[in-house]
Amino acid sequence: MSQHNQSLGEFIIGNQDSFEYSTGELSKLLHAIRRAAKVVNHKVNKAGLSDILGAAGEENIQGEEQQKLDVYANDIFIDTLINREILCGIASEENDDYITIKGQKNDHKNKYVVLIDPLDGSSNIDVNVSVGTIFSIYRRVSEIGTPVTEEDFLQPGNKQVAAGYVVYGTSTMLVYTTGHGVNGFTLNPAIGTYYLSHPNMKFPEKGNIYSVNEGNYVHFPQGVKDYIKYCQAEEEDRPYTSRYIGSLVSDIHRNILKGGIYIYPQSSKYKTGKLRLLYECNPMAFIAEQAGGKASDGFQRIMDINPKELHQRVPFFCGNKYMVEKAEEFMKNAK
Ligand code: P6P
Repeated sequence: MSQHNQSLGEFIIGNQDSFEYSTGELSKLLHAIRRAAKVVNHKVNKAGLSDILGAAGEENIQGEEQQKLDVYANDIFIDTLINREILCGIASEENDDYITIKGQKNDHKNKYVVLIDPLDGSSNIDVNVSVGTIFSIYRRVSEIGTPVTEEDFLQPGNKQVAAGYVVYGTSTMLVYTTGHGVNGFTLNPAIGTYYLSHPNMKFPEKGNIYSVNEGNYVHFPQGVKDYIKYCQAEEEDRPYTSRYIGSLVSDIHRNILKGGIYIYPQSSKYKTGKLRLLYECNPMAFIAEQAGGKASDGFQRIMDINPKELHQRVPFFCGNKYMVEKAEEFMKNAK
């Protein structure tokens, strides 16, 4: 069978030995995620038809109005992950605190934690623009046999054992890494199977896309303003093209395939940035680095930041290595 026709299940089994921990454990985790993604995908594609559009009437910890699909996706991923006897805890953008999972024998013997943004870009749901799921997986650091602790979740991104995203777009793709490159799988909805469609994803050598919400320009730090003007200048390989969907997963997925940089900087509205370190920036940074790119907060590597709290926000610069480094140069010079 050619590599490109490999199903996700076959790929995971074929690459288990590259996962340094127990062979079956990663498979169980990724099986749970891909199953949940299929269920969410079905709902996302039907959102316009059933009474699932619009706000669920509640707010999440971010103070964002929860869309019904947000709540639905959160429930599906949490229920699916809990039932796989592999996790001792889950943290989600939609939940104020982390969830402790005792395990079937109530012995807290499970070894992994997952942090998830179940439906990122949800403000796009009602206008039929692509949304995504982002997940980050760690080995617990607390003693096996004891309840999961906050320190199990507050690990730097460089300790992730796997990370990935699902993009619910013109097709549904699951993209993940275990530290041995990035591979993309496209769902064939007719049979409910994901097939390897984008093996060994890498940023192209050159990138000419910059993705930032320029509506916030006046609130940006000077270094970001200077970098945006650099992108727009008619010099060398510029001006770049501006592309911003307002859905992190879609913007970064496109930039990996086409070459580009995504920036969500600090601003007067978001003093430390808008994106969350643990379940948005770290997993996307792991993917970006494994695809030959770079991810920083404008000054330091995202995956080296020591988290202080579950829903911590950070400025986020992510894309082709040389593009991120150019933006960092402007940030440094503007200090
Ligand atoms: P803004 C979605 O809410 C999100 O977290 C990312 O998916 C997206 O890139 C960003 O926020 C959009 O934020 O302020 O530009 O609408």
